[in-house]
Amino acid sequence: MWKSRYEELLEDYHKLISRKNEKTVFYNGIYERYKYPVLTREHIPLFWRYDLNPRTNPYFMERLGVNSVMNAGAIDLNGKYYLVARIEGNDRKSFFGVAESDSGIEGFRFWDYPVLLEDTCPEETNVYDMRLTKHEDGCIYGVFCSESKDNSVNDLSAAVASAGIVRTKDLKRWERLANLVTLHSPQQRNVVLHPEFVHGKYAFYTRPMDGFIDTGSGGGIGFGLCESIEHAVIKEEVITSKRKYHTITESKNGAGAVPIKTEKGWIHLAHGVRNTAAGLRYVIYAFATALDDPAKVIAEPSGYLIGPMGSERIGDVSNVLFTNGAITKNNGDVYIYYASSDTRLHVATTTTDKLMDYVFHTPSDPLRSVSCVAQRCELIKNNLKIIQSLK
Ligand code: M1P
Repeated sequence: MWKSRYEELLEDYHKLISRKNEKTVFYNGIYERYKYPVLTREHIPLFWRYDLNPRTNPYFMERLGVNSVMNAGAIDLNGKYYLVARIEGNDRKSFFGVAESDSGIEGFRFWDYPVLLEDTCPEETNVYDMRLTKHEDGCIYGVFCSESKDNSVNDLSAAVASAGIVRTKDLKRWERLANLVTLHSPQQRNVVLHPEFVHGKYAFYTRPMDGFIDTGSGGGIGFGLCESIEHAVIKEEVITSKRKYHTITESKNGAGAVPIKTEKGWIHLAHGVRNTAAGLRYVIYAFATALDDPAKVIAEPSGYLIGPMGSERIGDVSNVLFTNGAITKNNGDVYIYYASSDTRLHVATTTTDKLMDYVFHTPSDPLRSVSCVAQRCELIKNNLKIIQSLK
């Protein structure tokens, strides 16, 4: 019975890994959605979860369960697609695992071991949400949230978030560098390293926050420069994409994937958060910044690019879509990896041409209902003329 149960589970696992993914009928002209998530907790190898020794595990129990697989950094190397996913154990601690695929839309398989980070921060309790940057200095950097208990207050759940930094060439050997220091922001999450030097310095997108959950006075996605990557210190942060009243970013926003370089500007995929009676709602939005000034927003379409749909709405933290990784191929194909409801990971595909058209030609948010109706009426008026002329 032990052996047959193992073989059954193994067969299910192999079926899952070899399952073909397919585009859904969803259409908006901007990106395609897919039927199956690319990573779920079922993608975790059995030997990460079960003790495969019948003597010590006579009932074939899952000993170290995995709760969810989500927010992944993404990179392509030597023609393969790699995700460094956030894996959350049943114990609530997150860690990173590298999953590899030939196509980017299916067949992601975890390497034998999760990423073992150097234990350089004794106070660090949890790590999550790595962004992977292929930097022009020749290295790959992973920037992630490093979370520790906040002992300065008498509150068991109080925490401090900062940005941890690791460096690698092959996703196998990881060198841990000092955590990012931002002199004017007590907490940091959703930090992304820009792929190029700016004025000869390393450049980071940051997210100034007053507290662990609330961004408080933090005005939006920040940007700052540092002299050194080994001991990165940002003395000054400016705000790029601002939070705005009664928009998808009212409660908070944060940088997502590493910005995509196009001929018209850097295209950013970020998340915006608003509050609702049912709790926070996270969506993915896009904006562009200037090639010669990656902090300067030059286009920001109205509303969201990808919002939770169907079963994506339900999970551990429902009504959440979150991205921290995208892969852009030399031919312009773009793979956006996004997690739904802090539970599983999906892909949406598009191209740099479509993203440019979307970002630069979608109207911006006029911020008031009356102006939004006027904007829509203009579209309707023009379209009705076209429809009339076709008759
Ligand atoms: O639970 C939703 C997301 O919450 C956090 O994002 P933010 O810092 O913008 O609130 C992150 O912890 C992220 O991992 C999580 O998906």
